[in-house]
Amino acid sequence: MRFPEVPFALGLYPVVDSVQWIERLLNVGVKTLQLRIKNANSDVIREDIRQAIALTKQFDARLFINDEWRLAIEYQAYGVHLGQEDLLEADLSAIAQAGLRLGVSTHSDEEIERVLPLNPSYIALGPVYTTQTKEMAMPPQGITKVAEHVAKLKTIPTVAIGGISLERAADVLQTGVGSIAVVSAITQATDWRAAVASFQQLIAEQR
Ligand code: TZP
Ligand code: MG
Repeated sequence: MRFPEVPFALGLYPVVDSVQWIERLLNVGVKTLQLRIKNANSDVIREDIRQAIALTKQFDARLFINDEWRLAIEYQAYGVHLGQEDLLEADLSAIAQAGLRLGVSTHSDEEIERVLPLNPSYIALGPVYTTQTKEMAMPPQGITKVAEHVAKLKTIPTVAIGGISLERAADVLQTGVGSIAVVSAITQATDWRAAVASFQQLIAEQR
């Protein structure tokens, strides 16, 4: 079982819950995105995933579908993002065989050890800070711990997530992480376009 590779630096990685957000962000040049829909009925989920994948292909961007790996395969998404529990029920070889990338969530050394044998396309490390967006079973790991993970994982692409604001982004990028995933820093921003531009600039300066 082998998942296709992704670039080490996936750049700014917004995680959003609607096709509208996908479209807005594609239009301002965002190239890595995740569609994470919670609490919608299955017809809505299917249609949103279908549309989001079609749109993202027009922009030559990378879309990861959270949880819904069957639909991601059916509509040929760029990749799938799965949490620890999702990994137990998903058909990983079907995902690999369909040529989709696999991103996985981890929250500790133990979880990283558990996913490494799967050879995922990237490993998400979180939460870096306290987040208001998702209820987390694990405490924030902090910058020092994230830097330690990144160093250990060497060339494996990494994504930092959880409580990353514009003010904190430079510190997070200092860890050497390949990408920063954000929800509220964009979707709750008073000026989301300005927020995206500032994140993009920080990331460009880091390279
Ligand atoms: N997984 C770990 S933290 C998180 C997810 C989906 C939420 C991140 O949201 P925010 O608003 O960027 O803290
Ligand atoms: Mg999940």
